[in-house]
Amino acid sequence: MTYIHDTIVRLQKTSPAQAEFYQAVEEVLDSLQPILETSEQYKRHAIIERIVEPERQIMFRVPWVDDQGNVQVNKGYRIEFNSALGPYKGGLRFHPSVNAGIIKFLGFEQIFKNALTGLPIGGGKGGANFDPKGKSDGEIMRFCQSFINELYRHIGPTTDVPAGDIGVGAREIGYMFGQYKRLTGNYDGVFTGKSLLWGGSLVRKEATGYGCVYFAQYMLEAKGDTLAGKRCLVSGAGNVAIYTIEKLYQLGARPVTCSDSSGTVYHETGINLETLKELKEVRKVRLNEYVTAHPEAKFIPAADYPADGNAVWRIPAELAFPCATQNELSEADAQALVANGVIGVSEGANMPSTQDAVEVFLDAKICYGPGKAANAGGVATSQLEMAQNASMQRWSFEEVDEKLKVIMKNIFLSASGTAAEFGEPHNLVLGANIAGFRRVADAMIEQGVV
Ligand code: NDP
Ligand code: 2IT
Repeated sequence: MTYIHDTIVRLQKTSPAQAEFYQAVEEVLDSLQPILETSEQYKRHAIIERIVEPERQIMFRVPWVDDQGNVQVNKGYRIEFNSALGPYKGGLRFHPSVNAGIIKFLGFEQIFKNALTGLPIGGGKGGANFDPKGKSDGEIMRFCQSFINELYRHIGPTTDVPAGDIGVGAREIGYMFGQYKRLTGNYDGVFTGKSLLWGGSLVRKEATGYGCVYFAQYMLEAKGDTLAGKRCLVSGAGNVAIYTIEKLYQLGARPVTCSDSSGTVYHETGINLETLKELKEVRKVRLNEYVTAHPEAKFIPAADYPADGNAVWRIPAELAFPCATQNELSEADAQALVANGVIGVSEGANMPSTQDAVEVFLDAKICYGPGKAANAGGVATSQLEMAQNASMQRWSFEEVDEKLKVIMKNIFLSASGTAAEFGEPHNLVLGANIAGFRRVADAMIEQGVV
């Protein structure tokens, strides 16, 4: 399709060296072919040209002093991508791999994900190339304060509302909120994922993982199947992976793996959730320590992974939940999963499957829930946190969880209904991209050329 090619060539010139961003754009544009070819108005209003260009990108220096008294400098980002549907909303990622292209791909995905939730939130993302691993609490605090010394002027409860992502959890949100409050004097809902002590919402911590499992449940239900008794592979060992595993147990499934950048744990009788939480939420140590507590489990070091992929996806199972990071599941991994009889994949992470891997899943016609649909429970519950903050209310765990379930169900129905409308009922990539896009594009048209 020439417009896809033309758009990517243009982006390569105007935004050079942003491979993950081109990948995300290409996937969305590919799905949009059926509507772009028939709709004159999207062309006339230059929706594609506008939607791939962020409304604003902020890049800034983040200087801080480490425990040895040395000055360190990181690079901070906030990309305010699209505000057609509401204030910019999306997480902050602190990881050494962060660069403008990674934040841009995440921000781009966020636009359509947030639109799919049906809630009034625009798309944004931010972060820094800061590595939280091995840093003391004091170093984390000083970094967060310096980060906010610049970012505070760009965010606000009705303009841009950050949350967590990789490397950013309740502790970091706490330090950032504290500094924001000190600089502005405002005690307002400018972040989500806050502590329950001071404005956080019940279920936000669990929401991405729980939502990703609810999404798998709805995909299976539509085929007359359930999660009960299913062997599941989960990658990652952070916020999303932990609460994916928790919900899988609650719904009668058996998660047998988890992983971090050091390697994969394979525990045939099922991952011990208590041990995992102790290692990752409390002690914040590497996953190889898991086998000390459970010698019957196997640890596969990352150095022993196959050259063309990730060991976690080579273990036979019926369901797979990629919950670590982008492009963690290769074409060869997807082929191995399908050959081993996988019936469903629900993505907790953002863009974890490469484009070729996605093709393998679609060709095999298994249940495949792309990240922007399957992991939208996190940001949706963030919006529920914003709603509680704005109305000075506090909802119970059950109330928020029920709303989360309804939102995930509606996302599934919207993606699958749209996929069916375009004659490819199993293709939730097509369904999710078109359903999300239409909401944003129609709002942009109604708001004029801005
Ligand atoms: P965490 O920081 O809590 O955990 C990330 C996990 O993924 C860790 O186990 C980490 O291992 C692993 N990981 C991260 N980067 C790499 C890498 N380059 N190679 C191998 N392993 C890696 O983050 P979250 O659980 O919050 O996020 C996981 C994914 O879910 C991300 O893609 C994020 O964008 C997405 N997501 C998160 C949401 C949220 O609400 N938190 C909402 C929607 C999506 P290690 O510690 O060794 O680096
Ligand atoms: O990728 C994501 O959707 C998130 N990291 C959560 C964003 C949010 O604002 O809760």
